[in-house]
Amino acid sequence: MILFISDLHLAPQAPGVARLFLDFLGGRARAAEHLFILGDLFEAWPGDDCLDDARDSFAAEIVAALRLLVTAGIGVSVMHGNRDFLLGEVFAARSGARLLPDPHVLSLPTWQFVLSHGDALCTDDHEYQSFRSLVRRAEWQAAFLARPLAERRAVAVALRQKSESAKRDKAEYLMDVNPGTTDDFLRAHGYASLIHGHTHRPATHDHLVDGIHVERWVLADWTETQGECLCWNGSNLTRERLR
Ligand code: LP5
Ligand code: MN
Repeated sequence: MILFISDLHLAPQAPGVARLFLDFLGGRARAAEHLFILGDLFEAWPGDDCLDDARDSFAAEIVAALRLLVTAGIGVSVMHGNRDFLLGEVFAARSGARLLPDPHVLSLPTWQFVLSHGDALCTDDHEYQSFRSLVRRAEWQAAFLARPLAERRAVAVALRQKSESAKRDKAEYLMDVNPGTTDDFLRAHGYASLIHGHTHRPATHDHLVDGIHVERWVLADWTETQGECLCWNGSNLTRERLR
């Protein structure tokens, strides 16, 4: 069985969701072969050196719990989200998780999936897409990571506030996937079933692309009291509520 989750936005300020996730790693996830985390595991990731921050052990505790799952024989793959696109090789080495490119094609014996965080499909949000192309550049990231951790944490807090206020003024359609971009994406990936998060609009959509029926599964974000995983049992995908 394969499990998919995304958009947990883990942070020390949200202990309920961290508890749900730790319970999930120690419980439900143990029955899986593989866990795919499709972005925004963390509320904000300022760089892998936060794992050695003596004043804040939150990230290190989460990474240690992922490592225990991997040690128990469950594969873990993590994709970058727009909040944690700076997760790097130190995170991967310490957690035992594999960092996945976005998109990632998952070919299983009985089905073909394409996995993505989902933000790249929100092409109507021009402001966000230009911000995204800036911060995903390797040179920009190297320069940013060279700044002191405290400064990067402060930038992350400021950007989170800016993002929340920017979203209040954005039309709803800007914060969802663009239909044409999504059809092109599905076409380019051989009409595989798409699983993504980011939009916080959990639903299962039916697309008709070139006369072919394609499913798009949107994962739910987690809250202080409830999480969700998608479970593939070899023939069906089902949503499972986690409390
Ligand atoms: O995340 P969410 O759901 O609130 O909204 C996203 C888009 N916002 C973002 C920004 C993140 O929330 C903030 C990430 C902080 C953690 C990063 C770690 C530290 C590195 C920081 C390096 C810069 O992704 C939001 C979308 C929404 O999804 C729906 O799709 O609308 O987009 C925005 O809010 C972007 C604004 O519209 C434009 C922001 C311009 C900011 C310009 C600053 C330039 C960078 C300078 C950095 C020093
Ligand atoms: Mn996101």
